[in-house]
Amino acid sequence: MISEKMSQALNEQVNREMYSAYLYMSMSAHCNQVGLKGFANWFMVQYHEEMLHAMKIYEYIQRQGNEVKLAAIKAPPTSFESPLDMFNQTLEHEQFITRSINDLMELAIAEKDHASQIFLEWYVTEQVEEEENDNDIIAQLKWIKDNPQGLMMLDRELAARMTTVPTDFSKGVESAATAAGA
Ligand code: OFO
Repeated sequence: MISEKMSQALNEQVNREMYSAYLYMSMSAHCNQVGLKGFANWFMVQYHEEMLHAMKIYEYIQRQGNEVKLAAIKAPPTSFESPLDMFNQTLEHEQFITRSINDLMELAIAEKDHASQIFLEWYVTEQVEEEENDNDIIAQLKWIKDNPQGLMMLDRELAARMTTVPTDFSKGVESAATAAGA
């Protein structure tokens, strides 16, 4: 079992992860609209990853015998100035998510909740990768500046990003994600 306070904090994290998915879905739609299909693909892969982040927490709350309480997801922005603007916003958002994961870990430590600490470790590691990915792309976009050829090259590179979306949840979210290599 986990405390009611931890359960509530994890439920709030489900909402943040769902918002992350919604934000990247919105960015993907925008990229498609302006013809940046590779960028659109990158953000769509990110959307699927965020959905899994949310679902893993959803499953953990239930496995601990606590209640999942879903809340409204706020609307994401729908217009963006440029690819650099989108990735700056992405990095800023991921830094916010990192802080929220750290807060959850602090709570788990304060409550001597070892199970939640072990569960959250995956998210701590994941956030390092998320911020690194965003920083790498931001660095490239800064080199590219207003060079359309450079942007098209990066668009082709981002078109290659792939993920496997789990479809068999008969043994739970964690098993489905592991089987899909996600
Ligand atoms: Fe982007 O890592 Fe979850 O939110």
